[in-house]
Amino acid sequence: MERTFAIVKPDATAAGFTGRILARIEQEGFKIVAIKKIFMSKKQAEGFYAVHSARPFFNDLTSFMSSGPCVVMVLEKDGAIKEWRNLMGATNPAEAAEGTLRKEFGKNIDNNATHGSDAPETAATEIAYFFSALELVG
Ligand code: FUP
Repeated sequence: MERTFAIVKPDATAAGFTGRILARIEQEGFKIVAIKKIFMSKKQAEGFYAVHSARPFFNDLTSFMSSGPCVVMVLEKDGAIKEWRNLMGATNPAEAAEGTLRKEFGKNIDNNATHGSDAPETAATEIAYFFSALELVG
């Protein structure tokens, strides 16, 4: 069974969307293997998004991700990585399909409600950034 890493971002926790997003996750057949609420420092957000460090939006992105609490999760399902990205929808909520989380809960490309790993290697790295093996309770 595949695992992916997911975040309910600060815009969505601040707007009170956490419960509705978690409900969709379970309705769509994902198992929540691990979950916690965290408040990243700027440095921690920069570490998480290090792959984007050369991008023009890096400073805004890491400021946003350290602007309030997030809910971080490990999700399990057959094809979890692709399935979770499908449920999130396009990066820009304006381009996200009906029924996706970013369409329903995202405001714009900076404040797009959720994050998901894009490949098995990034899922492994991202899970390990936030969770120890003992926290993956299945
Ligand atoms: P995604 O994998 O869909 O989260 O998208 P990316 O990895 O391409 O981008 C990571 C995050 O950077 C997005 F969630 C939002 C932010 N971003 C911007 O703020 N501006 C952009 O032009 C692209 C991405």
